[in-house]
Amino acid sequence: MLVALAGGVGGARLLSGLVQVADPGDVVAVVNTGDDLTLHGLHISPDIDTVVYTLAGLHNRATGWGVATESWTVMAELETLGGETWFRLGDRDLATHLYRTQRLGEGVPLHQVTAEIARARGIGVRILPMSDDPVRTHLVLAEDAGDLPAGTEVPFQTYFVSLRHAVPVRSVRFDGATRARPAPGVLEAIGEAETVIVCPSNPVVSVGPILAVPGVRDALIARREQVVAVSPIVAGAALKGPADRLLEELGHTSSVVGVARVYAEWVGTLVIDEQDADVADAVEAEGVHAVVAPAVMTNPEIAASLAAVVLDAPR
Ligand code: FO1
Repeated sequence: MLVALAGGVGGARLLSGLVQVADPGDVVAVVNTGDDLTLHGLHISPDIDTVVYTLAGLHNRATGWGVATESWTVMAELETLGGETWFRLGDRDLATHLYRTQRLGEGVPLHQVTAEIARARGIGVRILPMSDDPVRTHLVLAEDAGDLPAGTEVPFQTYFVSLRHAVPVRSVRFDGATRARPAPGVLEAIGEAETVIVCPSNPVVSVGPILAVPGVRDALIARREQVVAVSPIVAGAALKGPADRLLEELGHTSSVVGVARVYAEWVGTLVIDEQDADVADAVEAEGVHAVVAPAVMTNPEIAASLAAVVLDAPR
């Protein structure tokens, strides 16, 4: 059995490579829910939906999130009414949020609703939220942003979408994490997996929330030799999103060595792109085994070969 810790787009890409080289029924994806929000009375789980849509072949390749061949009739009508349209919800995507909200309202836990949605979409991979309990990523701004003064704490989607993550951050916290329990099956999967894969998701706001769920970090430390991470930083920069800036703003270094330092306690091997081959020794000096391979997944073939490298990574 293989376990993959995943956030949004980077996680979905590697998972779509993994299911080309491994039996999907052998894969468990543990997905970040720190990005979740309630809007229009609907419970939205962006990273779970990105993983589901990508594995179902439905995702919008341009943005990485939401559904391809989407229509925006509801958003247009909502605009007319003066409703909130800053967080773009397509007509097909809305069906997911309507279904999830209805089932949660009937008392069905998030992991079961997620399994229902994955089954309905014909997905073989077992998709688990990191927790059924609410964990919400909040960020404290380091500078004024519009009418928000420095020091304001904002929910993740306000930072990421409203502010287009174009503002430095002073600190990040995962509200609810201390009271959250791992979703059923998460700790067992980590304990049994031949390999635990850390997808190239944002170490701070995608992988961080998963590690913040009590029990997860210790479970990973116990399996450190089997944990293989793919660096989300290549040649000092993030491939998508604010991972590089967040690392620097929070006192880390935006490089493969910086990622190795952040992960060293619970990750035994870090796969780095060929552009970083010259610092493989510096990664090893952090006590993390370095494996050099093409790690920029610009097409499904590279995603599949990267997944194969992760599965063969020597321990
Ligand atoms: N990201 C944006 O930048 N703008 C949006 O309007 C937006 C809407 C949206 C709707 C559903 C969904 O599942 C994801 C959405 N995202 C949007 C991405 C979202 O912010 C994710 O949290 C990021 O992809 C980070 O994982």
